[in-house]
Amino acid sequence: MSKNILLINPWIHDFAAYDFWLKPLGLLYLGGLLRANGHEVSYLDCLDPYSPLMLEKGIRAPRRHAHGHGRFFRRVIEKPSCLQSLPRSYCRYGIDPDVFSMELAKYKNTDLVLVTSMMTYWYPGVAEAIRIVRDILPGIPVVLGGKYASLCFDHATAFSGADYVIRGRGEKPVLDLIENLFGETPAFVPPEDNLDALPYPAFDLLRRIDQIPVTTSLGCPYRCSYCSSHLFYKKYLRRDPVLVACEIEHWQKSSGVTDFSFYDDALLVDPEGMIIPLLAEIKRRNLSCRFHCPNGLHVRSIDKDMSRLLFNAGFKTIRFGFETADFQCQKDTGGKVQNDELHSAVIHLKNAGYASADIGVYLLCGIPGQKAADVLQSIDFVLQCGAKPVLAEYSPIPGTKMWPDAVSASIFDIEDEPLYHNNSLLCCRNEDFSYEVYSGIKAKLKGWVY
Ligand code: B12
Repeated sequence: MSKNILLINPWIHDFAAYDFWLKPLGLLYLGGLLRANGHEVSYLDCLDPYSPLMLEKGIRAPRRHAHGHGRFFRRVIEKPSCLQSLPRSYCRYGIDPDVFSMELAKYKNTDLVLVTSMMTYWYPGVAEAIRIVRDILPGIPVVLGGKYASLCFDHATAFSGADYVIRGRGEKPVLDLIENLFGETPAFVPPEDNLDALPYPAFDLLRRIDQIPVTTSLGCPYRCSYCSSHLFYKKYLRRDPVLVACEIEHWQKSSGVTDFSFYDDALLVDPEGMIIPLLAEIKRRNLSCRFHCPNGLHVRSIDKDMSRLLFNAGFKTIRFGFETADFQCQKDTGGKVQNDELHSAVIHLKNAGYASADIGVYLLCGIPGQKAADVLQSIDFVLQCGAKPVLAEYSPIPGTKMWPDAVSASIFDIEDEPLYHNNSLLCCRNEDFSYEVYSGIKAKLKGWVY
């Protein structure tokens, strides 16, 4: 017998949050799979920027950009006591809790609630959503999964309020749980290593499709010391590029969407294995898309042909994971890039038609032991190359190679309190690279004209 399953994307509680092509892709993948198993799936999005109930309350709609990014609704809320030292306001991003409760009351016949989680330090929004679910839908089992659940499993078990906390990929565990709870033998269990067997994510459940995130792979062939990708996905798995093009065509034809964001950790590596055949297939099908890469791309793959390919295919938002111009640090953190590679990549990209402001280069800021001079030199190098430096404040992640260094370097108890993983806190700052120095650098960059 089919079950009624409610998917929930919880709130973000943070100092800052911007919808930079942000959607709960993993949760919606599970939605697609549950439907393929005959279940009725519904979706409630605490972050919904288009909520009519919010507008009915007279709240101004958040400003959105035509390419599928923009602001969320937000309310200033009380800052958790352990974050008091940062003199910035703290907000709940998303719809108001009373609107969430009203929406939730429509799902009294729910059999199971699935809640996702992203950043570890967003857990208060997860716990708040689960508290309200308990109140409005008493007795209904609540399952939590996603990044926070995986990276801080013990914390999530103790503090989220969920009945079940699942770490890692959710496909099989969720089907197993449904079997255990309701005696439902799954009709379709996708093979773990075959991403092509997964049904499409349930994007049609969104109130409005303003962009579609796509992932052509799970995991990463690199093992960078600050990153947790390899902890989630032991193997680097890729889809068939032709089937990725089929998915893009499907969403474009069914919803008219033109903006697509890639969530891959390594979209451009081994170009013959993915990006070249994928873009050829998109061209062959005459699809007209805008592509956005909020998650960093690998600089190493950018040559003359790749630059032209990306430009002509409609890659509008490009960000590179460069992290630092310091050779030793590049080597120590994973060796994915070197300075001359960025230099030549920018030349090729500009020759292909990109402007400096289009070429965003992420620089890791505030890693353990980092000196202000390192960040300043990295910024200078990116500017000399003719690209745009984008500061990415380091968020320490349990289980990564850099984690023990972060634990010893941090002035905060990052082991016991995930709120201290917040990138805005710059938790591994030091005397040389203080919060004030960092704020000065950030302000200077903000006023830079490219
Ligand atoms: C795409 C991405 C982004 C996008 C936004 C995506 C989004 N939806 O929020 C952008 C580029 C904006 C982004 C930004 C940042 N990100 Co990011 N991002 C990712 C990335 C690459 C992919 C996430 C994803 O959607 N994967 C694909 C889906 C299919 O997988 P999934 O979500 O894991 O879902 C599966 C399971 O988790 C599970 N599951 C999910 N939900 C549920 C629910 C239930 C009930 C169950 C049972 C299972 C389950 O099943 C799913 C299917 O198998 C991850 C790394 C990674 N490889 O996962 C980092 C990651 C989440 N980001 C990270 C970081 C550090 C950041 C930044 C702080 C970087 C910076 N310094 O600026 C910023 C912060 C943004 C902000 N403050 O707003 C860290 C997490 C840090 C933390 N402490 O939690 C990660 C893990 C990367 C890393 N460095 O290791 N990010």
